[in-house]
Amino acid sequence: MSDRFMLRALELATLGRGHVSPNPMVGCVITHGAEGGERIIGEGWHQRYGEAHAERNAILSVRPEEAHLLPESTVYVTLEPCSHYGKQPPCADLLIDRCVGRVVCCNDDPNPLVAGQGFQKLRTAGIAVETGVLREQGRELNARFFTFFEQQRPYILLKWAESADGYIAGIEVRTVKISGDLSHRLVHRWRTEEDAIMVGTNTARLDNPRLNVRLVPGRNPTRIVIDKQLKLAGSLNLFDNSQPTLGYNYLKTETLGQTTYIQLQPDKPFLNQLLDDLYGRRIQSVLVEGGTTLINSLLEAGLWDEMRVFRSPMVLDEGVKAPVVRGRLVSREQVGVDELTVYKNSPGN
Ligand code: AOF
Ligand code: ZN
Repeated sequence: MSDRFMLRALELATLGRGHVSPNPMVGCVITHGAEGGERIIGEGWHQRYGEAHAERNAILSVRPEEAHLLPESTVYVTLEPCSHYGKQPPCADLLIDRCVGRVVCCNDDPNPLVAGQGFQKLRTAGIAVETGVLREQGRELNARFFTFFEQQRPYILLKWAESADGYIAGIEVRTVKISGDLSHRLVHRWRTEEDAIMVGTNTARLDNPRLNVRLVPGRNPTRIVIDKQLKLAGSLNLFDNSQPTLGYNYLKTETLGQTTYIQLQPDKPFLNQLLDDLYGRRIQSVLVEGGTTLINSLLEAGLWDEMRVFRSPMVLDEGVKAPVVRGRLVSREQVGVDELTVYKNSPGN
């Protein structure tokens, strides 16, 4: 079987990036005709959280004069059609109702509300199902969604900028801007793509970041700060009430305006408790923007999935040493004056 239509479905799915979380990105292509002579009669993707799923949009796109072709159609959908009533009715029911011929998928839905029951419904209705087509691409596309359900924690991205000689910050002038304007803009786009951004205590205090999206259009993530002893000043930008902030600490649980303080237990690992709490809040991904203490603790605990490192041409001579990169190199590209390298955490790293 040619992968052409599934590749198209995967491409359509990406159009939902930044708009569908905590739902997965899903694309769907409906074809008619025998293998070799297949022709696309419908296409759709999940466009926005809470709105129609990919399969429904694809069915709706079929021209009325071609609707009679559905019993001889193949539905290529990147994820198992859902079987439950959520914000949307079950896609499996819709496909059964429209009598589609065959369903081909990349992945089973790890959401326990679905988890095989979508396929079960289709098979019971006599619809042939094939899964595992372009499985790796499907998992890669929704790495956040799969990590969330399989590991019961958010997908963790570590991001930093380092000087040509490997420093993440200066000593005298700490907040020296290491990466260039284009990199800065790219980071703002990344912020729109993740559910949350996290920083450690020193970064919150010394850099006073706003951690919102300003340079590109898109949604603001939830802000997360670690402040174990509640030493951070309320006047910091993170506590400006412009968007939600979660403050993890050992002292209190309380909500003040847009800031929610969450108390963790001192006798258990802090980061594990924090990630468990984020899981409970259905936060599927966290972009960690520093500093080195937090990044190194996550690295040591093996609690990371992806690392994005900007290396600027600037030489600092002295400063705070950047974390040591590790993992599997997946890409290297030039972003303005900086070089961006991306690593992923493969088993064993
Ligand atoms: C599909 N097709 O395009 C998507 C699916 O609250 P709801 O109704 O939007 O359901 C969300 C869940 O449905 C989500 O967690 C995931 O399991 C599945 N997403 N399923 O058949 C789609 N986006
Ligand atoms: Zn669905």
